[in-house]
Amino acid sequence: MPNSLTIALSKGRILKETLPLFASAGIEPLEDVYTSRKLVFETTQPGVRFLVIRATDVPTYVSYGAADMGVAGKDVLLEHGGGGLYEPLDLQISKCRLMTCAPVGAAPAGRRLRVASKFVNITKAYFAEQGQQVDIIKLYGAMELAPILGLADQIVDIVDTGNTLRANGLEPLAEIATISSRLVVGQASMKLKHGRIGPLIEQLSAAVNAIQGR
Ligand code: PRT
Ligand code: MG
Repeated sequence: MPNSLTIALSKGRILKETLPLFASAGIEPLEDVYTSRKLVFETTQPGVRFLVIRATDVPTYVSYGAADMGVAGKDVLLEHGGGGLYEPLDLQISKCRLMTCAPVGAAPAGRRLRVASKFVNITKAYFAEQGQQVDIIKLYGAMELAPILGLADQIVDIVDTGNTLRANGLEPLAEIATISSRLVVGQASMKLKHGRIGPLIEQLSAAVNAIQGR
């Protein structure tokens, strides 16, 4: 179906800010995505469906063409690498910063630095760019714990207010990237369904601008 569209949405904190943007474009899920156990949701537009999946899986579904388009944080997209994806629109939601962080007032390690993160590709690229050799330790969450227990000297993590860092005796050191959520479109879908996707990008863009102008 040339008019059908599968849209992969990141569940969690991004979802709450994503749904109003699609609602402005006339696309709303037919069921409550927060309480349903479903993963696929039909919407108010026939043939258009939402997948509600883990943020880190969004670029995978879209780049392989299993979904036509999606919404994911720039952090997730940088870590994925972005192959097979276009990124036509900054949705200006779920803003934060990706930073290196260390215990407040920590002395230099005096040996090769150990850095813990769930963003291993970003961390590798960042320290390589700085010309600094580091050992990277992959974690899946609660990065703030690593320096406290001496597992790592630094972490690379998302910072918004800084409250989580402060609560754990850490401070931000350097900003790696400013983050917001982006609309991504699969390269194949962009070609094959441009007539359907192009106007939707325009509608979402107008919704983003309307919110920014408020
Ligand atoms: O739970 P799961 O592993 O599936 O994914 P997740 O926990 O990464 O998902 P979720 O729902 O937390 O959403 C993550 C996405 O939201 C990220 O990929 C970012 O693009 C975006 N985002 C925006 C944030 C934050 N702000 C944020 N503050 N993601 C995480 N945080 C966390 C951060 O990890 C840290 O623990 O909040 C804490 C820092 O916040 P402050 O305000 O204390 O500095
Ligand atoms: Mg979480």
